[in-house]
Amino acid sequence: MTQAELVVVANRLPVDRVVGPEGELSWRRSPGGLVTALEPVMRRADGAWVGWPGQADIDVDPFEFEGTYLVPVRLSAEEVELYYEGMSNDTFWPLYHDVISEPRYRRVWWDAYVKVNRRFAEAAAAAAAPGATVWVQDYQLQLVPQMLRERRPDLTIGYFHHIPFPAYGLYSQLPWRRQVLEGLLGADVIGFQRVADAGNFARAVRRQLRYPTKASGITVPNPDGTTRNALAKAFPISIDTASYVELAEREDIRARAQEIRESLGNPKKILLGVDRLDYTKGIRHRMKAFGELLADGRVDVEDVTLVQVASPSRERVDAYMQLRDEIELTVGRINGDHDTMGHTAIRYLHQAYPREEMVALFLAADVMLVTALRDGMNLVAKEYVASRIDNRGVLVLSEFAGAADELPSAVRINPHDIDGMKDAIMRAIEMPAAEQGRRMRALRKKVRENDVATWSQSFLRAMDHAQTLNHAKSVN
Ligand code: GDG
Repeated sequence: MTQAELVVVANRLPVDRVVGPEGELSWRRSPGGLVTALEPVMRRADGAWVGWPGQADIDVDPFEFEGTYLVPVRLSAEEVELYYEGMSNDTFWPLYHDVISEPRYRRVWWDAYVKVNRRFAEAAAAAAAPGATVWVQDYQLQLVPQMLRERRPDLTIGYFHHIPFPAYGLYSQLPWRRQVLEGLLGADVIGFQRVADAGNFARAVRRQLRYPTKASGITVPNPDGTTRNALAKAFPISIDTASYVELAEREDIRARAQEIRESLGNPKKILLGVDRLDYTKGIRHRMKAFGELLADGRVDVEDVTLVQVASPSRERVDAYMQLRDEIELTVGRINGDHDTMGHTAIRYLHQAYPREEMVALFLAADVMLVTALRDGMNLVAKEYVASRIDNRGVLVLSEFAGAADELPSAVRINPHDIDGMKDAIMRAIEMPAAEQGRRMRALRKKVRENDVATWSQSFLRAMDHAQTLNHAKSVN
């Protein structure tokens, strides 16, 4: 078995299994942002990636893929249901997004979560070379850092939390609140999207475990009575900015943007929303605001169209099925009330598109609506900005998305305040070109300066630093 100096552990492997026309199996790199972020780092480090191959009940041996050693973790259909759909997506997801939907606390889900986390920890322990660095990703694997440390105290362990960490008053609902904090504190570096998330985590640690915290440092007791320092701090994630610029410069994609405008009947303004169909994204609030603007006569369906891409997501979880019904009812009502033969109010697309089409949509959109009720970061906001090489277009951005901390030049909104959101949308629609340019240039500067490579480098540097400190301690 190959052992690597850098091991990434994530719920999913960075590849999708594809079955060819003759039934032959192969693997294709999945399009996700994390994959893009880590690919160059993994290649350089001869890294390994531990994760689920995305299909239940299949046994796959470890294999090499484009310079990375992939270690598949097997999940049964029942484990997918209990650990992934249940505990991860119906307990942690709603709880960590401020209980927008009611989290369900089920002991059988928790038991499966512990068991599956142990399996990931074991696979990571086997894949890591002596003294290696292991980087665990996200809320599906919160117990892995501690489980890994117990098995392999020689490792340097990092954990990055892609979603929000809630305020203590909400977090404390979790029946397993101590176990999760202890699980996370197995890491040397615990990364969050926002400063506020790191603060919420440190407060939960103080309240629940009574460990002392100072600035970003947390003093964690070791089993032998000594202590060690864990770092809990914000590392805001970003995108591969250059690749969006490259797509936005392509002639065929620019032509496609023009074609999209034409196919919508050349409205004066196009508003755009791009989200996984998820209750955290504020899609209903956005539609309510737009529907009222039409009903109030502040916008005319001949002049303004909202394009909403809602990519299919977690379709087996009840809350998502219900949300889909509600959204589709709302779209039907608004369109029924306002559409004309030649113009539609909302062009709703429950589909996933290639990245090229996404960028064409970004280029076609005069106003990008990011109205999340809660969001760790929201990469779509950054992708829109990166694509606007013409320095035009307006980003309307919820203050409840992590991206709001870095993008103050967006038009900021509170999506719960429907009147405020309506005014903000009008302001965006009517914004003079000069102001658009001023704001967009400031936004673009941010995503150029902090791209995903900067993000992964600064996290890896923090882990390097932790390793040096630990080493100095064990030598003394
Ligand atoms: C989680 C956190 C955090 C969407 N539909 C299509 C498509 N997408 C792409 C977007 C973007 C990504 O998926 C979604 O990322 P977001 O950040 O917007 O949201 P989550 O999926 O909820 O991600 C979030 C993120 O992790 C990273 O840490 O920012 O807060 O919730 O890249 O463009 N891409 C394509 N077709 C689609 O139909 N190609």
